[in-house]
Amino acid sequence: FLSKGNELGLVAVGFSGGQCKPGVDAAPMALIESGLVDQLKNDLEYDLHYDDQVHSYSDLMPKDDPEHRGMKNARAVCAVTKKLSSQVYEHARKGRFVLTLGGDHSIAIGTISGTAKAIRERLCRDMAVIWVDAHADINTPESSDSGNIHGMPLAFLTGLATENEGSPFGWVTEDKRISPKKLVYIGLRDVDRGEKKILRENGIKAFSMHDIDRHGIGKVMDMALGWIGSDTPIHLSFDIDALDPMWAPSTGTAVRGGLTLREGDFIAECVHETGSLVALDLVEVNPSLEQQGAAETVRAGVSIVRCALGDTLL
Ligand code: 4U7
Ligand code: MN
Ligand code: MN
Ligand code: MN
Repeated sequence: FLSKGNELGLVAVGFSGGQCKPGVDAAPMALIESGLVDQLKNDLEYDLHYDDQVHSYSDLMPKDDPEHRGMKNARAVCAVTKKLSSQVYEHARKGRFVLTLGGDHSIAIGTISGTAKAIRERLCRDMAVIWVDAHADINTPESSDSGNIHGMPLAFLTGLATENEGSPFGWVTEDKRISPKKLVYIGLRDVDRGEKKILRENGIKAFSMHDIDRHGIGKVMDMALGWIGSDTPIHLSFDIDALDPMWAPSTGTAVRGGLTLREGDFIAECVHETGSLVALDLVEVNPSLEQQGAAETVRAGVSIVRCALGDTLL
């Protein structure tokens, strides 16, 4: 009922302005060069619509980008996510599955706002988001200690942080947001104090590494998908740092004690099996941070994408 045929919109967003480490901008090319696009076309038989707009993003960069409510690069992040939102919206509106390769996680402000609006218009439905991450990424500008916007996308997307028209994120209006009740986390293990308060006060569903240890990933997926309910369109936003650094060392904010590669793939497989997946983001792969680990991290990313797009073991 969701996507028509095997149409896939691919958006490459080599953007790093949501955090301070260079290199995450090189991830889309690294993923594509390691065979991702060929595999999607040839093995999984997708009909690809590829937006190669990497250049137009750099044209969008403001010269002057002073701190705004403590946020770093707010105008740059605004410019990129606003443009990305309309690209993703155009794909989703046509019934295409949307795959976005980041970039840091601030780009989710663009991707999720785009799909949420398109799904509302096309299917008259509120979309759910599964956020697979070591971090909760729901700091408001005021609760954030770092000022890095990749730790804030969900605050803007749920409306817990808002801005007036004319301010950088004033364009993220209600028609582009999701309900905090339709957000589910998997893999959390490094959540800031202010974020814990936000999760508690808004009744946001979260499965931490503790829950995965206790119940196993199979039961956790049943519970996560049960919370969302069947026949609800799902946007999966996958931060590679959800995986343990043993499998994905080349990422900007690595935290030990994470998912195995198989657990990550399993999450992606389960979400694919629902038949309700409308979009996937793969973010925070930074090939420049580790010598040895870079290729391994890219390979892990490719594997997650393949699983989410319907690659099966047998
Ligand atoms: B990522 C952090 F303080 N919470 O806000 C912050 F721990 O997209 C980290 O998940 C954010 O990689 C990590 O800066 C953002 C920090
Ligand atoms: Mn993270
Ligand atoms: Mn993240
Ligand atoms: Mn990170």
